[in-house]
Amino acid sequence: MHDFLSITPAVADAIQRRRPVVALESTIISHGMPYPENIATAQRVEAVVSAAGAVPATIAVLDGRIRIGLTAEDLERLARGPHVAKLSRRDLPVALATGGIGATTVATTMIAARMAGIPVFATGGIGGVHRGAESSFDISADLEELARTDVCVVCSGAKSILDLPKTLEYLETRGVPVLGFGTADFPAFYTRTSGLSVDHRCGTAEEVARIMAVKWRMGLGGGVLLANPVPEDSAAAPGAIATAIATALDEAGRRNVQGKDVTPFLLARVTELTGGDSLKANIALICDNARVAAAVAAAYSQQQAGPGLPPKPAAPKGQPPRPRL
Ligand code: PSU
Ligand code: MN
Repeated sequence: MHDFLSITPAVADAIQRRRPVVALESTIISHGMPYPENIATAQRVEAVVSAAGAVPATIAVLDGRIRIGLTAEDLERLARGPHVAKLSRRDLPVALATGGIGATTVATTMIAARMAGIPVFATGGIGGVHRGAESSFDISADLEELARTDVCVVCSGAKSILDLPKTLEYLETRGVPVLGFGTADFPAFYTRTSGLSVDHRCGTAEEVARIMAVKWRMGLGGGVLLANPVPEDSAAAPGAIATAIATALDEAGRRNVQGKDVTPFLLARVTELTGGDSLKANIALICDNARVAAAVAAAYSQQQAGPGLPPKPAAPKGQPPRPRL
């Protein structure tokens, strides 16, 4: 497996010592934001992870290898393009066999992180069930990856370019815990709530780490989705976002945009239509997710180094003891 991976010494050393590492994706750089904001954000996100005491590991495919940890030149190649492919699960073997440059989506970043032994990954928004999926069948491979690959993905929910209720239904069917970080609401990327609920509200990074550890020790493979809402002062105005999304969806339909081009098209149009406002939210939320992911990675490392799972938190006072099963 490692025949296909190149891990930088700093990341490899941290993985080996079980120090906290945060995986980061590259499609957000190449297909999720315009240049030069994309390169500035990629650098800032890495700095946030480092400042929080973890090692950043941005992942991409370069020259026929999965690279875990990138140089400044690599980031520049991804951010500037041209000819950066967007690689989801089905594209990975083709890209590795034929060479070239490709950015990893949530799905392929999870695959690579798992191969390298990195259990925590920070991104902006995940792919999901598209609106109209009942006729288009357009469901992101990110959801299947969350069902099968043991990585905790920290995100700010998903954009309402998607059908959010169906996305949550799909995650439920495939057994993926959806946790809210300090919230009971599933966030809608630019805004702090979608009006939909998460499965469980987590108050601390330790609690998230404990859920990851229990899930995987039980042999229940697959991911954990941690949804962290955009910081309050950076959230975008819901009305403007909704209008831009409606316009972008309409244009995508009229231009017959299909397959893997749908998400990048919608992301680019929403950014153009809303101007700096949405980009500001986008940058702020990914930085905050990186900070939360570093805390979860630290808590998980500490737990793995300890004697076992930490004791369950005591039941709140005044409540009757839980019945024994
Ligand atoms: N949604 C966002 N920003 C993104 C993406 C999705 O708000 O950058 C990117 C991620 O890389 C995600 C991918 O994994 O798009 C999903 O693409 P698709 O819907 O084609 O599976
Ligand atoms: Mn799709």
